[in-house]
Amino acid sequence: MATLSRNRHSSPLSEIDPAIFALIGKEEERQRNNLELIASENIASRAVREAMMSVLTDKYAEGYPGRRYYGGCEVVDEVETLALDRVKELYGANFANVQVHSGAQANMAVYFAFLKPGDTLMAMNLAHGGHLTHGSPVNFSGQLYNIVPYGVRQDTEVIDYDEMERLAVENKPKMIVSGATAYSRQFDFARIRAICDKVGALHLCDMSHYSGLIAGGQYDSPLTHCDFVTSTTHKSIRGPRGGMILWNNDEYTKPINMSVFPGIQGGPLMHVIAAKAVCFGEALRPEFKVYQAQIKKNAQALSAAMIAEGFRICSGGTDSHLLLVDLQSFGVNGKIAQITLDEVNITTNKNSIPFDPEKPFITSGIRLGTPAVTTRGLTEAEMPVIAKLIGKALKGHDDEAMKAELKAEVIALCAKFPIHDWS
Ligand code: DSN
Repeated sequence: MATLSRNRHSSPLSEIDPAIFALIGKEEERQRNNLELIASENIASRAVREAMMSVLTDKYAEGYPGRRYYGGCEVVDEVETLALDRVKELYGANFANVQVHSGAQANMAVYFAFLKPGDTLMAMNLAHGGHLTHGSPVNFSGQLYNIVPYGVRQDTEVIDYDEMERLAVENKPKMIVSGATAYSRQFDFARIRAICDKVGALHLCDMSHYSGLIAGGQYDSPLTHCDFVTSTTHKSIRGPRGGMILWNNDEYTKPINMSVFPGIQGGPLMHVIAAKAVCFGEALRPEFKVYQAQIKKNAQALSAAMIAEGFRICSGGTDSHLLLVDLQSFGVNGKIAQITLDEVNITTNKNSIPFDPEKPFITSGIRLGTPAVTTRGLTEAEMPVIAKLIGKALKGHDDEAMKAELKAEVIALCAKFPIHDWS
């Protein structure tokens, strides 16, 4: 019996759990045959995935390198130290925490370390491109803190820094958060730092969306203008699903690390931390800069091509990896657009546009991003092709025959840029 059980322990997934094995295969096929335009998604490398599926998943390592609560941590100490050294070099930060399981928990750790319930927090309005953890009423951040949202000007759809300053002077926030999930333009981190200094606020940048571009020198870095920088590790930076926190002032080290563990988390995910180390190592290589430059070129080419197809792009363009498309003149809402594009194997997400007349579950826009298609090798040459496919699909959203033709075209395009060809 014991032998049988040991054998089963070493058996492949396909034998032990054919149902999950088949579903993973199905998802691989979906990814292979779909154009992934969700701005927050990417395709992790084989090396990142190998680290994530390693034996490191078995190890408990509560604490930090050199100060653990469990024995046998000498190897994982080296893994975490490598991840820390690499991420600090990548962003020019003095200190880092790579244990946070997600971007949401990175933000939670910083808030819990430096804010008390009821304190005033200023952050970008979710309806203008912010994030749930930037004060949404359905998130802990909106429930624990007094939220003062800032947003974009209606005429330019660019952040209104004068209004942000006026609101900060009036409300005296303890912290101002920069960063967003659906804002395509460069944040003026220096201006926000100046506003923070004027009112005595801390500056947190949640760079989750832009972290790859920043590492690749394609988007201005917030590091020297912030007290703390948080990020996910799986968006434009192309690592495993996870989070991180960076800072430069050693006075913040103890509060942040204590806030992560034992404050809000238990044992770190050492296999994910190893994969973060791999991702940071990849991002330190010269070719990563080329990749990030291509992401931005592709986003700008896609924006221009969408305008040529008759779409309006919020703020008129992009300084990053994403663009927000206003569908109002196209006669479809965001929900219908997302469903229609799914039907032709183009993956996007419906997204509110600033001052959107539609509810968040319907919306008047879609958000498009280029990190994943750039990983597949698509360049500016393919962006007009994608814009045309989107335009045709949305114009003919109830024409089943045409959608079938478009789907075949998308699958043919995907076949020219294969992924997971190593799996
Ligand atoms: N869900 C992410 C995004 O799509 O931007 C933010 O966490």
